[in-house]
Amino acid sequence: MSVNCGIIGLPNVGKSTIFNALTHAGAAVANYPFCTVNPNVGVIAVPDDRLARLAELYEPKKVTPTYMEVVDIAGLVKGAAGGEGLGNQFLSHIRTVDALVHIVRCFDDPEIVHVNGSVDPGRDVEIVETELILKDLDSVEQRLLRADKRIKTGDPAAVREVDLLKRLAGVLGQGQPARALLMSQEAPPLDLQLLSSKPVLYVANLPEEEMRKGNAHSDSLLEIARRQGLECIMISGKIEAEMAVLSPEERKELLEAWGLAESGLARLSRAAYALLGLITFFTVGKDEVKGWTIQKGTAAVEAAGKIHSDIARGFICAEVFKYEDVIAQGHPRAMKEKGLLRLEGRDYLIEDGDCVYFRFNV
Ligand SMILES: Nc1nc2c(ncn2[C@@H]2O[C@H](COP(=O)(O)OP(=O)(O)O)[C@@H](O)[C@H]2O)c(=O)[nH]1
Ligand SMILES: [Mg+2]
Repeated sequence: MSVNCGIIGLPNVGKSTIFNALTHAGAAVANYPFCTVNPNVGVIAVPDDRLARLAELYEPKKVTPTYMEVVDIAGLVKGAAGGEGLGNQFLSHIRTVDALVHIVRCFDDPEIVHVNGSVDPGRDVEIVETELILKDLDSVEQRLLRADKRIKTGDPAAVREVDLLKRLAGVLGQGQPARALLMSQEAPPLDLQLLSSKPVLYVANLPEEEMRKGNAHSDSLLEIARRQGLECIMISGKIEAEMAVLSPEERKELLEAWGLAESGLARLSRAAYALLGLITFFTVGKDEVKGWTIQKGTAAVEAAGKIHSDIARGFICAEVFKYEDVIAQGHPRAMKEKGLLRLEGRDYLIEDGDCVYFRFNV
């Protein structure tokens, strides 16, 4: 499974800078709104120290990380829902992503134009959210018209649909995102793909020297995130951009020089995994050590199917041990000898950090 995150935010907040740093994909970085006309898609390896540790133990021919897709979506301006800027094109790109990474400018720099004249995270977040909400309101109202017609033909499902749509319209009409209502629904939500129902991760783009402690702008962003029960991480686009062109050793030195434990990418991908309820399991051996992304709560047989449908079809059992155990023991052989290797059936729920070998027969 490939996770897909869309980077959103006002123009000139550092979206392409951070996207570039994350992907080296060469999206244009320029002091010009709408520079990113087409969404740029980058595929990035999800940083996971555990892979390197496992590779030390197994000395495999190949180490394969798990990947995440990142889309740099062109800047959104006030009125986008009504077609301003790149309006509708922009909004339709958001529709296809699993999660939104909302980058908010927390750096003052007179050289870099701010579309609204000043740095103000509260207002900036609200402009972006409002456009998503307005677009959703539009979708919900159109859907309501169609569902109303179906009620007249006596379709019982349409009654429930109209009820939910009306409640959604109420929430959106008050300027609230659809997220809150849909998350509390017991019934599976209608396939509306509402923009304001996507999980959001806020990113404060800070000046290098304020990256660790934050500043007044990031404080207000943190408060906004807290009120909505959402996560906010602090990043310096500039540091990330500098790091992107360095060797792994130099990168480590630079991080240490800034007093940072790990890169923004590592923190961002971890936060995105948590947001989407994703975990990583490993397949290990002399040929390959590989990370796999699954939804938390995935059964062994389904996880096997991610590797190959034959493995799921002929599933016998899963041999499972914990990453921590094999690292602590320092040798894969110890897993069996010390009883740390368990045999699990098809319904076993895979846990983050499980090292799994699937036995199958087709
Ligand atoms: N001072 C400063 N400038 C930045 C930072 N991040 C990005 N920029 C600059 O802001 C301008 C717009 O950045 P860009 O990433 O293209 O913004 P986007 O429109 O959100 O994609 C570029 O000139 C960047 O070099 C930052 O953290 N500090
Ligand atoms: Mg851009």
